[in-house]
Amino acid sequence: MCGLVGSAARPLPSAGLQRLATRFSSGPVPGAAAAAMQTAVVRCVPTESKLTISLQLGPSQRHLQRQQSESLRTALGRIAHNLLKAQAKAGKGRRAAQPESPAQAQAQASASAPPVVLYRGDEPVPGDTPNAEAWQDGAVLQVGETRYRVERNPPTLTQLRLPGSILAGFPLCPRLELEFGDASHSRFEWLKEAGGEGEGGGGGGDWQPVAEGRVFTPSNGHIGLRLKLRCQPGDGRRFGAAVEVESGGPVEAGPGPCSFDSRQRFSGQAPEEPLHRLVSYNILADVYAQTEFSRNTLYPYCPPYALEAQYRQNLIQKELSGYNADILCLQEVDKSAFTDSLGPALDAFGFRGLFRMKEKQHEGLATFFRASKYGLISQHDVTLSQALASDPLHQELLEKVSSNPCVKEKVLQRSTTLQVCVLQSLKDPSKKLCVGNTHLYWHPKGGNIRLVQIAIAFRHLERVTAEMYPDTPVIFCGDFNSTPNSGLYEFVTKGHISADHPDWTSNGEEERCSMSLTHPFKLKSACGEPAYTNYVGGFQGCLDYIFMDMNMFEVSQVIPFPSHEEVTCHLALPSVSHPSDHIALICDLKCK
Ligand code: 4LC
Repeated sequence: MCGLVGSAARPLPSAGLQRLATRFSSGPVPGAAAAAMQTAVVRCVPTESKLTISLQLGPSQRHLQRQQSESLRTALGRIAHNLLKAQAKAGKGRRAAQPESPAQAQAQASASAPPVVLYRGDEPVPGDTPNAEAWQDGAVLQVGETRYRVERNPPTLTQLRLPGSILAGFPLCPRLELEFGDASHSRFEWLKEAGGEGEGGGGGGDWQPVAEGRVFTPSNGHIGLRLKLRCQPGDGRRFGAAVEVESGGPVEAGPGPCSFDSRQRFSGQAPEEPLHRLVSYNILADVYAQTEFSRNTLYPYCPPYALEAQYRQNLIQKELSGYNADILCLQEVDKSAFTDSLGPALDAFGFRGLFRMKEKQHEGLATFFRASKYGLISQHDVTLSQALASDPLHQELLEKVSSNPCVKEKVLQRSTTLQVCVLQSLKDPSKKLCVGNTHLYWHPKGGNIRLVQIAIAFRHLERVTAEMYPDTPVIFCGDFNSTPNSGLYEFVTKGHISADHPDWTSNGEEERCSMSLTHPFKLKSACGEPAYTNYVGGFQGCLDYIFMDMNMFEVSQVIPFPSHEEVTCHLALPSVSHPSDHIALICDLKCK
């Protein structure tokens, strides 16, 4: 993966990111002469000691880094010096007569030394002004005959990328990073290859505009054509230099009907408050999907191309955006997916994302919420093993677990995490929600371990709600790796589990760790107990849930699951028409 990384240094274009001739449109420019004025972009942020002055000097674009505290006089001297160097270089071997003596060289240099002045209005800025203060927006730099309008900290694209796989019928969301600007105030223009003359030539073709806006869904008519995105970054007041990127390959045909198409007929609009649409979905991490074991043993029925990250991202982005959810609790989110593809895509659809990586792993939990509906009050993520080992809150539980060193060791080894955020309704700030998201230990015989994990999670949630945000309703989503007949499900939904439950010996007598547990929440599985939420060749079962506070919510709608025929039309999951081995849970909850 290459690309322009937003670093502390000045943003520069990289491979694949083509900065167009710096042309700004920041309102009417007075005078015909001014219209021809060039631009000097000054990047000056208080957290850095230097500032960068970028301008076309002679034949080349220069990026001068100067101390912010340095005097303007010195900076202007460097610009004059740079111009002389550029001219000398350009002139070398062409028209410039080689000086015959040092004195002559100096005479030539001083003869062509251009006056370099920075104007603010009609007045030159005093030479002893520090750079940070001198280079203001709208100032005019004069270098010899050339005048530059100073643009200080204009909206700038530091990253603009298109995904490697583009499918007709699937939303195409660019990854972009901006400085001094935001996507919602930027302009996006999509162009298609105009094809025409010369087969295979590829480059140098014409481009026809096809759409505007941040997200573009190519149609079947675009199959075989490459796309180009032209983006002009804005901040609501002005626009910065436009940047273009071309897709690496052409638009390809989509897979035909997907497992989520029929579901999305029930998930049209995001519901209004007091309704909240929740999604819980294990999206299958790329780090697992592309292992030898997964390709050959877990998902042998799935063609390898459909297990590729970029292909699945297309499906996941269309699936998730089409649910019009308010809150998405996702499991098995690759770090790279969160930063490079899924995060930017859901950002384009109006979501804010919170990511919690598992320790020593490359995947984790992500919670996204609709930014127009909620504000984030606080986050309370924990690694369950660390909380058990070191938080006094879990002291009693730790003592009980310590009665079986084998169980203790297993629990402490897991990197299982609990993501917790407290959200606030923007419409009615007195209304808060506590959203938990987790992915418990996966082993079929790990019921005892999962019981300890969920006990830690509930104690933690209890602290967040009872102590920090009293009377805040809880929604607890995740892949609990527990079927409806498990001890865990009983514990969650009944509030207690006894020491003689068979799951305390789920991995045999030697791993017995019997204890009775209680928790204070009144929880119900909002989507009920579907036949399965995980459907792979070797196993089908209900492992995922959206648990809701029964006292505070009622279920207003459960988005129907795909039919058994839809799930099994390619034998099992994942498939070309379904990106994960799990099925998303979707429901509308009404706050009582
Ligand atoms: C995976 C799996 C686990 C849910 N489940 C059962 N057996 C499984 C075997 C494998 C899930 C299973 O896909 N993973 C290992 O790490 C990951 C991945 C993480 O979720 C991975 C790493 C490398 C390669 C591939 C994957 C299972 C079968 N019956 C059950 C009953 C209960 C809970 C789980 C299972 C209950 N109650």
